[in-house]
Amino acid sequence: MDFTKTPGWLDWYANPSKPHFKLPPGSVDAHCHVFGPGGQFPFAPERKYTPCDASKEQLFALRDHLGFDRNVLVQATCHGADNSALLDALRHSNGKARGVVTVKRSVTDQELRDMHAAGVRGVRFNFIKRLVDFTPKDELIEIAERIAPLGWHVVIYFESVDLPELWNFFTALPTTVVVDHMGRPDVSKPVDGPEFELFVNFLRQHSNVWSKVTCPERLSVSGPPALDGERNAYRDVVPFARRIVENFPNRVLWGTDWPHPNLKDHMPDDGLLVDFIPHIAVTPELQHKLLVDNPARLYWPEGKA
Ligand code: 0GY
Repeated sequence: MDFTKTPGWLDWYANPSKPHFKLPPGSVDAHCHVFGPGGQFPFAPERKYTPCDASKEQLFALRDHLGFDRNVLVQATCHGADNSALLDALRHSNGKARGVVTVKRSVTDQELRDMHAAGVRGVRFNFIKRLVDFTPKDELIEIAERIAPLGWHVVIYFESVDLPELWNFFTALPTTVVVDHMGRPDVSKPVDGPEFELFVNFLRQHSNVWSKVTCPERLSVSGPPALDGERNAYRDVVPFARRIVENFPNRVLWGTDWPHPNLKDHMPDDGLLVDFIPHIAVTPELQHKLLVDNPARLYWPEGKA
């Protein structure tokens, strides 16, 4: 099947630089996606955007180029609840990838067991209105209760302004809960202002909540972008990510977000994005927790593949 990319949508960066920051051995890129290829794994009819292709081979090549050991693949909304492309990538990863899927309440127990065998360890609930249609909360709770016995967790993606309304739902979830991209703070507001304080309190009060300190390229307002050799990119995001890393060092994850869906302003050089890490995790100890220990505990608790 042929697909036409959404107008204005930027392709992933073709020849990323080699990072100056040397990732510790065993580092995990804990948030990335595969898109199609559309000809093999068609995009979902209900999708809100049509991406360029980004295959498992291209993802694994990027992993090796940047110096990561393993990947966590997150189901992207352009594939809806058809996880075939993600599962195919997991099955071809030699145990070097785990996954987070999107399912509907119609998923069978056998399908969940098969996904677990392939390496799935979580489901994603997406509340970003530009990305998905509304799913009733009772359906999500039912799914959470079914995946909990498998030892899976729930990944949630929402905008910071929606946290007050979603708070009771999130805090009722029976699993570990991982927040995508720090709950998308408005980084033009103060890092100690009420909006981000609420997010910090969310983590402080709930020890089952983790955060990905990801996507500075999405959150940054004043840049500079990770392009043209810039090693101090996205300075305005640094205080937000640093605060989370330093206060919750055992509950943070980092990922590239390759192939960076929905970027229309600029596409980051993933090598320079890796060079963002030592600005938000400033000691070797914090870096090791963020990149190695935490993702290993959540996704490979049984030990190395
Ligand atoms: C991300 C961010 C985005 C998209 C998706 O599943 C998706 O389509 O997650 C976004 O547009 O903010 O995490 O990749």
